[in-house]
Amino acid sequence: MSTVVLVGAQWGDEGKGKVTDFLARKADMVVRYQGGNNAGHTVRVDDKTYKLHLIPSGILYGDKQCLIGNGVVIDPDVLIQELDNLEKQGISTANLRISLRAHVIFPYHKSIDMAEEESKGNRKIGTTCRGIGPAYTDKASRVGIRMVELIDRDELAEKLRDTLEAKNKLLAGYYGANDRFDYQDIFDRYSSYAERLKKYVADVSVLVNEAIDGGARVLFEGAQGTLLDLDHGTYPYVTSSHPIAAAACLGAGLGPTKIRTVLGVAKAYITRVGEGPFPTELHDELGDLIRKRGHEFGTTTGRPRRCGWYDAVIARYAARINGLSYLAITKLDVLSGLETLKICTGYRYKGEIIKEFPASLKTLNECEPVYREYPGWQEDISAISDYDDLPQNAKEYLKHLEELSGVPVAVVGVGPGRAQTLVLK
Ligand code: 2SA
Ligand code: GDP
Ligand code: MG
Repeated sequence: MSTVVLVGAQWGDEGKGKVTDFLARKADMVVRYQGGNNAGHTVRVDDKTYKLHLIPSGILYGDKQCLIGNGVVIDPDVLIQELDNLEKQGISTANLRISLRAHVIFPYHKSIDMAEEESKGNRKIGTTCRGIGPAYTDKASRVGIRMVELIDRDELAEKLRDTLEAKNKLLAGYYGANDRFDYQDIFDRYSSYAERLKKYVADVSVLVNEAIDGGARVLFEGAQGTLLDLDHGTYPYVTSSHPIAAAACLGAGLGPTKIRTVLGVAKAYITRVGEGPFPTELHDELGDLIRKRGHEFGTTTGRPRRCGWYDAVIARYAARINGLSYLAITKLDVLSGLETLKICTGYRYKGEIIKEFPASLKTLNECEPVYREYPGWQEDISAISDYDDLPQNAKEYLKHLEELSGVPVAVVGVGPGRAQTLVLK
């Protein structure tokens, strides 16, 4: 059985798209299982850069089965744009399948997302305003509309009529919105989306399980990161899905006995986009330098990402929550040229060292990171293709990072390209 779940071990944007693309060459099937088009996965192939939001990064190979599981929320407008873009670039989307059970994002979800953020003022979450939270809220409230209903005109008509009335009341009454959503307009638009998408809709759980039972190599591609998980992240500064390994089972419809390996992806430093606590954040010129060198801007929204030192407390937490088998460390090249590097080994809270990542944001906000320092390296490492050729200080840095994280490092990224990937294990 060869099944790998790939998850973000930090706050997202660890380079999951690139690592998925790299591993997908040896996979038969790639599956997205949570999140929506809040995700932005960048993949560089030769001189072309692809930004994927909903479609699994394996699509670029053309011969991989690519599945979008029930745990994903789908904005059909964005999905169709993504399909069109790929097809325009000569990439076949014939192998894409979308779960019948995946929930659909409607325009009112986006309006509620924006209105909710506005109403929070300086307590806003810093969402991507793509309607993700409100779509998952509707799913949990049992008023969501799934792909299986989208492609059935009668079902769509009935469900949309009920829901839209309630949403217009909510937007006008609670949020004071002036505009109403027109039923016929949305019904017509979504009916045409359904026509375009229905050939892709399938029972994804059946496809995944049949593939695994038949010996196929299946890669599950997580979106966002562990610290953005609804249960295990820095709540409420989290997303509304579960970007952790356990969610692969729930979001694609398979049992935990079918997962073999869990690969956590982490940067050699750490970033966060959106609001919320961030113990090792660099508020100085060094943070700006890393942002500039690492091109740390949101793939979906273009927002600047906050940058900081590698946090081994978070790495150990991610190892526990996800049961990580290995780590893939990306963007090591971005740290080249720095005199001294730091890794956070623990947090000091009220004079004591705490080892476990705290649940309370009040506590987390008062935590002071404890650092160990390491000498940097000056060489450009982006053309290195063998781990042994890395500068000694880079190897030392990785060795300490591995020890402090408690997880073996299997892959190291030294650039955004496919070839800029070192395989250690
Ligand atoms: P949401 O929109 O409800 O999921 O936002 C809730 C929080 O989750 C964060 N979030 C993300 N963090 C990192 N990367 C994400 N994807 C894009 C990217 C983000 C972008 O690849 O760069 O372009 O801005 C992502 N998606 C959601 C979000 O910032 C909130 O903190
Ligand atoms: P994801 O959401 O985890 O897929 O990550 P994003 O695509 O949002 O952001 C990661 C960015 O880093 C992308 O622009 C990638 O092309 C880039 N990237 C990935 N790995 C590396 C690496 O090892 N070095 C460098 N310099 N860039 C990388
Ligand atoms: Mg991203």
